[in-house]
Amino acid sequence: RQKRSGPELLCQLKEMVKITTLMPEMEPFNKFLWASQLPAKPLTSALGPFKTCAVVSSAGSLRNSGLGKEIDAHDAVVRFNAAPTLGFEKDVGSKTTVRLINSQVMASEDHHFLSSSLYSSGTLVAWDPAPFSSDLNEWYNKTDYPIFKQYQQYRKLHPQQPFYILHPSMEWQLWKRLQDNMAEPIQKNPPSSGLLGTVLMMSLCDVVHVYEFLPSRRRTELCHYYQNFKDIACTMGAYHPLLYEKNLVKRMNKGSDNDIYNFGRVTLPGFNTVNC
Ligand code: NCC
Repeated sequence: RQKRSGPELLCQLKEMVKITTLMPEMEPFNKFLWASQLPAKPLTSALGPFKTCAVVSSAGSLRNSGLGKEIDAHDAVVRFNAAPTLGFEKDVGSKTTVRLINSQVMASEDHHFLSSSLYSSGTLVAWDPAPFSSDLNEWYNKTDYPIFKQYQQYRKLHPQQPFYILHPSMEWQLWKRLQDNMAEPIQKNPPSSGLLGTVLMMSLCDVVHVYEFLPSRRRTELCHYYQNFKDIACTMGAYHPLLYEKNLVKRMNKGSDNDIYNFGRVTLPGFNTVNC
């Protein structure tokens, strides 16, 4: 079969990956008192639209990039998990519009999710590796980490901060696009937060710049810009189908290879600007 072109891939994503967030009236949540803590409106109607958006991967190659000013010049900036800005402003900027977190960050002791100020700016969006069915009942009884327990606690402590939970259909719709566009079978694990955040921003923004998802000349074994831990699997993937994710993003990139090499910068069009 012929490889799909960039524009074809963009149209597939636009049409087949829907950004849905949990809302109080959805089953089985409508049975629980705490469902009133879920936002009444979907994320896509409460946030944006934005002209320009930056997606800041947590890659070690952001260290000494000097990209901070460029990143902050975007109308909205998305960051991931425990990635800090404090002390790293020169390289990653300081604006945080959205922080996308996985359920492991919410639940594991060492991240102090409920008390750390790291999570208190911008809009929080959480996700959990759900069963492939994406059935809400099945997921509710079998989350990877206790996302709902932590959500309720956090909302009690920070009732004013917007906090959404992604519907698990998004992760598997996106996974299917990956598998459908690769010649070999890929592991049945959801895409990384990086790709989820990229597609999320493509539905909120006219133009999306993704930083150091495709590594620049600063490419390094360093896992994160904010830690000295080295593991090439952070860049190449182990649990997440990260190499396939990067292949797909490379095919959709509208920017130049030089932009990748020098700035680790990929340019993707927002879904509202692509005609299918
Ligand atoms: O490492 P993580 O991701 O938080 O990174 C966020 C996103 O940046 C991109 N990335 C990161 C490092 C790197 N060298 N290259 C990259 O391209 C990826 O797109 C990545 O998604 C996650 O996706 O949620 C992940 O979370 C961590 C971990 O749970 C959190 O950092 C909290 O500690 C996972 N690590 C482990 O489970 C050990 C990681 O697999 C995926």
